[in-house]
Amino acid sequence: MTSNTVPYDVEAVRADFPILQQEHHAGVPLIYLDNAASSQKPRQVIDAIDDYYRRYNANVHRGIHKLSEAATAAYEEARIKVKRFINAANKREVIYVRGTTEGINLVAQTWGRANLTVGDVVVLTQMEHHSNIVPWQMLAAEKGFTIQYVPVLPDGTLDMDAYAALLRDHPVKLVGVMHVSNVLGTVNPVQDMARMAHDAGALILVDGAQAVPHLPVDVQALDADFYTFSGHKMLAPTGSGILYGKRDLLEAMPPWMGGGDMISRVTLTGSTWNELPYKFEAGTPSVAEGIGLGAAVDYLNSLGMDNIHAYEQAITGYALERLAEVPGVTVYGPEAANKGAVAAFTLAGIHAHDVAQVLDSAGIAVRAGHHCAMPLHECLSLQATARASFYLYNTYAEVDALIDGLYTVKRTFAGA
Ligand code: 7TS
Repeated sequence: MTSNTVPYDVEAVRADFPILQQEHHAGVPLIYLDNAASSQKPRQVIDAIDDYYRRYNANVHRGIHKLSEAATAAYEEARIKVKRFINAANKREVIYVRGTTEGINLVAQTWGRANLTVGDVVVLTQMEHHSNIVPWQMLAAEKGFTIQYVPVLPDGTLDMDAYAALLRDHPVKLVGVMHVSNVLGTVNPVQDMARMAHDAGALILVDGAQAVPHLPVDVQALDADFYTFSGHKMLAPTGSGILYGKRDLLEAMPPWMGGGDMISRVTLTGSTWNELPYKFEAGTPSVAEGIGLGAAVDYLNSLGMDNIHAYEQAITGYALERLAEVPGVTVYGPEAANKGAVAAFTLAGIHAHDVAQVLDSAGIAVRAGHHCAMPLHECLSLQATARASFYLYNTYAEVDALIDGLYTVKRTFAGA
């Protein structure tokens, strides 16, 4: 063990997570290192959802009765918590979506559909998650604009010279970039990238799925035009998520889905739209999930995002040190100082799925595969990696168990 940075009581935090108390197999405790895929939920979040269904379950924004008013108040209060959490200027800029994927598709189908045409260029990066590639490819096939990609350098960072050249040499309308890579852990310089995009007359959409759960995010300081993230990776339920957009852009955008709540007036010959953010929130929303997201924000604030970030940096640094001791392990991505709480690695001669399977029998949950970043794996000439990803409740002892597990993997496949 190294000198540990522990800015809050990790054991007390762990006690809040019922799932961490259970055994993975008989006699084998659960060591959950698949947090980049989804986080576990504290009882405070589970209780908030339970409380809604038990005491004040009702539809929002419509019923003139006590339950509906209570549900609406809690749901809108959660929106305000998120607004403060990401420092949006106005709660109208905070749109509920089901997650990052839906947030990006919303921008593609509204702003993109209205603004992108033949001759335009969208700049993405080679490290993007499929959810920030496929919606643009689908729209490009229809609208005839082209997509250019910022290359990833061997150290796992973006080629910023190539980015500058793309902005200089092409009529770029939009830049789409992930704040933190779900494979390499790279923390991209999105503030600089936003400034450069704006100087070139382009907008920037930031995929914050791996950032908002782990570090303080200020959308105004970043000067992001759009910023989206998923609740389920930050202690909140699946089906909760946020798209932030600058108000003037959102005002000018057409709606996406049509239906209840997003309208101001409907006649048989046409309709007009509700004000922000409801213009983009058609139909009965995920009320319990939104309330759960608010409870998750409260929980994260109670620990402090600076503290969470510091602890995760320390534990990731420790994991990288320990992984480097294991013969045959190669870790991908930048050094700990510029890295999120992710370690994607290969073990020489052993397929990532085999690594994950043997670790699972030791109670250790990691993900193996391409992590929805097939183009990135192709750039790295890899088919698959195993990935350990950490969160605020993981411990140094769990990192030690991962390393022991990797020696078990090696013994299992020795001579195979
Ligand atoms: N963007 C990034 C950077 C992600 O890591 C993910 C999910 C998404 C977008 C999509 O989020 P969703 O909530 O809409 O599905 N990433 C992963 C992962 O790394 N392993 O499982 C899901």
